[in-house]
Amino acid sequence: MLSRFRPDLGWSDVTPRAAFLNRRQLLAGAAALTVAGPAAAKLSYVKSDYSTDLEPNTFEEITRYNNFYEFGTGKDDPMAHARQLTTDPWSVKIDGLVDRAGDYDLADLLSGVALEERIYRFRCVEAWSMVVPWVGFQLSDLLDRIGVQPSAKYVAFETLVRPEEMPGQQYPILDWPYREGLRLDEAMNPLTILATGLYGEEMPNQNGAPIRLIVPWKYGFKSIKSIVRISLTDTQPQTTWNMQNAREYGFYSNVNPEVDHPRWSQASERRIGGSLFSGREPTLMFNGYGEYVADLYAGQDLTKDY
Ligand SMILES: Nc1nc2c(c(=O)[nH]1)N[C@H]1C(S)=C(S)[C@@H](COP(=O)(O)O)O[C@H]1N2
Ligand SMILES: [Mo]
Repeated sequence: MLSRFRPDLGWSDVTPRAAFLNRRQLLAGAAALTVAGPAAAKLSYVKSDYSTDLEPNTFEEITRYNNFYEFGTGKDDPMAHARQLTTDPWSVKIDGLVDRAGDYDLADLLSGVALEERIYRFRCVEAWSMVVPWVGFQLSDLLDRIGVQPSAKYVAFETLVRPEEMPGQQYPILDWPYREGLRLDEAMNPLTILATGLYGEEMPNQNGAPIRLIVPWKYGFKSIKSIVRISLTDTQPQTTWNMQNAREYGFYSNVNPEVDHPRWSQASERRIGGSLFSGREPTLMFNGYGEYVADLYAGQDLTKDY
């Protein structure tokens, strides 16, 4: 069996034959993929109206300049060390205030899911940015399927803890596991996706394989990588960077050019890959996604709820 635990997933339709295939083969069969090579299976997906028209960063830029502290704090540490991470098999625990809690094999979670390309602006709190063609599906699809209970108000996420394969976790750089969270309405917003790939291929390890969150109107650290647990809660979850330094990193962390980081300005950003002579660009409120998300924060003071 692919999964040791097989909760009654309404949409899950894994055939007996699939049980003999690994996830890559399963994806190749189920989604009519063509296999490009041993490392990267091509994903099949549809385009999305939520994508930006901006020119995406190159695959090299997106996969060689990363933040993934489980592999070290340098921008090139993930590229150097993440290849050793085992991402198949992969299980995601779903628990808390849901109707269908359980430990789900990733192939089961993805079975029947139609993937979309979402070309999004991506803005790190460190004031650099990229444009990335993610492939994924709306978190709301998954939440609908697992049955969110009426008392749930937040969604909490955790990254894998496996110090043998994640050398950064051999040191107390952060309080592992890396944790993130969203308010339920933020999680249900159509812009919020779980991404399983980029540039039409399975997610490179250094970008958070095999499944990560993408919340394009928030600073990049909210977009937690290599997720192994999704919990529905009625209280605001603890989040890694807020635990690390609450004055500098709030729970909301919406991109906001008017609220500076205590140690640097957030008014502008440097686009990775831009020429030496191209200047900084102005940072946009909600990273340019205000038409979709500003309503979520009506009546909130975003200088207090930073
Ligand atoms: N588990 C985990 N997720 C993480 C991080 C991390 O260190 N560990 N870094 C965050 C930060 S600060 C950013 S900017 C983005 C970087 O994503 P990218 O490397 O795909 O550009 O991942 C976020 N998700
Ligand atoms: Mo970041």
